[in-house]
Amino acid sequence: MQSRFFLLLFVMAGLVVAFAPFPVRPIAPQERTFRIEAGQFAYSSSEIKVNPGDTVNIQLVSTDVVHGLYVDGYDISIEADPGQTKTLSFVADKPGSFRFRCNVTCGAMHPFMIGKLSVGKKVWFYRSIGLSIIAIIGFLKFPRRPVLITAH
Ligand SMILES: [Cu+2]
Repeated sequence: MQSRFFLLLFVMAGLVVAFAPFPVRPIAPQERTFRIEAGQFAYSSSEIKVNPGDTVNIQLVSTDVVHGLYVDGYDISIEADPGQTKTLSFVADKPGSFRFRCNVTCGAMHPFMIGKLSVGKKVWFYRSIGLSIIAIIGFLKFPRRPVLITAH
């Protein structure tokens, strides 16, 4: 009886960790501005992290030839002429990881001009830590079960 209660508690805890809405307290959307310099053949910042709902302004500065910036998944892009700055503004309403890439053929290594836009926290990272802790507790708890049964 007692072990059954613990098993139920254990399963419930696992379900809560795996499926509870996260984060519990929503983060207020912010406006974030990033300045990215584009030159052959890289972006000065290749990783942008925002929270879902944030308004994102990407100021693209071209330091040599014409470069572009296209965001996968959001299907939006801008082009900046040499020495100029262009701003791409959008609301990060789709969570996940998206590539951004140069969409103007700017030279031999052009296909390698890529970066990453992350929208949202690494929820599954924290959830998997939680599940591991519960699994360890379960492992420590349940080997005692046969002892409890024989004690009756
Ligand atoms: Cu390019």
